[in-house]
This record gives sequence, structure tokens and C-alpha cells, in this order.
Amino acid sequence: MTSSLTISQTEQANFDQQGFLVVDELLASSVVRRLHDRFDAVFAGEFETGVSPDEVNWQEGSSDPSLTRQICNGWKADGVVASVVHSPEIGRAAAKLARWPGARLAQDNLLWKPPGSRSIGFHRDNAYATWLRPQEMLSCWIALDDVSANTGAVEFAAGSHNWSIDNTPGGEFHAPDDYMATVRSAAANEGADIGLHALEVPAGGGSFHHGWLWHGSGPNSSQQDRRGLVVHCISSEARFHREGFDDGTGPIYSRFARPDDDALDENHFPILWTRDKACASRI
Ligand SMILES: O=C(O)CCC(=O)C(=O)O
Repeated sequence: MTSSLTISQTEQANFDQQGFLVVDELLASSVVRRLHDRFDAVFAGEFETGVSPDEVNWQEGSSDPSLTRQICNGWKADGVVASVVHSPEIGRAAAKLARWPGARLAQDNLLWKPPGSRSIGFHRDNAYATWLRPQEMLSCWIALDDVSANTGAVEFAAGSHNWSIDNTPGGEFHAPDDYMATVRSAAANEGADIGLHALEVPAGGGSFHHGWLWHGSGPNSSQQDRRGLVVHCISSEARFHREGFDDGTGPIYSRFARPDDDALDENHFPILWTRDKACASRI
């Protein structure tokens, strides 16, 4: 990370109200360039550690070129991705914003929207996390290209983390016919305005967003790539919730549960930062 990420009281208050916080600079340009090379490698199936990511949803040569390219837990395959998504600074900021005693990495997400690629449907991250208690994520989205609205920027429905959470569907993630249908219907049920905010940031900048915040992204109608690296954090105290193993991403991540213990395995869900450890060693 470029510097220590501190969250001021005003930023915390804005986050509580809006459900997201924009950060101008998270990564130095030298790291962004290295990540461009690593994105080329992992989306071409070159996994330098010899370990496959947990979700390989797009590969060069065999996948639909009009879709947003997506790989989850690329950190298992690649050291440069790991060095960024294991950041204690991101973990500390996420824990502070979520008011957790610490943060673990639930999942990373490598997302690449080439020119002309289609949308990501509006969704709430927590809706996929039925297999966790607390069912709470807080995510850091890092831009690896300059992002403007026409490159398919992430769009947040400001304040929607406070809308009701009953029966929130996970939603179709890749290229639904109408990428805003879910949020429109949620806003109508709530009697609220959608209040869209497009995340327009330079490469290396990004944001933190609340796990119940509705967000998605439109097609990339520009001639530029739009790559993003997402760090989905959870509480350091989160545990498996077996009743949710069949929903959301439960079928994928419940494979890391032990038969007789709900604790999350450090090898798959590493701790990024905890208050106690920081007191002893870092702050
Ligand atoms: O990059 C995108 O378009 C979507 C990102 C997203 O869904 C997330 O960060 O949770």
C-alpha cells in the first residue's frame, strides 16, 4: 500500500451514511503495472504457485469474450496478487469501518472489463455470504485503470446498506439483461430513491463498501480496459454457518470447513489485521 490508511471520524460518519468511502490512492503505479502483467498471466491460465484459484470463471481462448473476466482467490495462484490482498492496512481500515475487532480475507476478486464487455448485475455482497456468521463483508475495490462512467465504473446505490435485508436475492452476477433490475425493485419495495454514485477514480485509487450496499456496473462502452482487484474482508471472528452451505457461494467455500469445527481455516481465510496483534507488534 502507498501509505497508512487512516479513517477519520468524518470519513466514518460518511461511510455510515452512504455505505461507501472513496480513497484517492491505495496502490503505487509501479504495483498497478505489476498487477497488469499478473492479470495477463492468470487469465491465460498461468498459475505461478501451481495452485488454481478457487473460482476460475473466465479463461483466454475458451470463455465468452463479451463477459467481464473474473477469477476469485487469485492470491492462491499468484504472489503479487497475494502481496496486495493480504495487506494489513486494508484489513485495518475495513475492521475500523465495520467496527470489527479485526479482519480476515474472505475472498479476492480479479475483475477485468475489456472494451465492449457487458455488465455486472446489481447485488449485495452479503447476500452471497449465507455460509458465514456474522453474515457481513466489507470490501475494498482497487482500480487498476483510470475509471470513468463509460468504462463500466462500479456504481453504488448510496445509503442502500440501510434498506431492509429480508429476502435479498444474490442476483445474476454476469451480464443480466437489465443490470439494474434488482436494485430498481429493491428501491421500489423500500420506497427509496436509488441515489447512484459512479466510482470514477484514477488507477491505484478505489473505495471501501458495506456488504449490504447495492452495487453493480454497466457495460464498458469505451476503448479502454477497466480492471479491478477486490479484497472482500470479513470479521476476524467470523465462523462457518452450516445452514447456509447450499446458498450463495456456500457450495464453493464450505469445502474448506472441517467436519466438526466451525472455525475458519487460516490457510484459506487469512487474518489481515487484528486489534490485539496490532497492539503487540505494529502500533
Ligand atoms: O467490478 C465490478 O464491476 C463489480 C465489483 C463488485 O461487485 C464488488 O466489488 O463487490
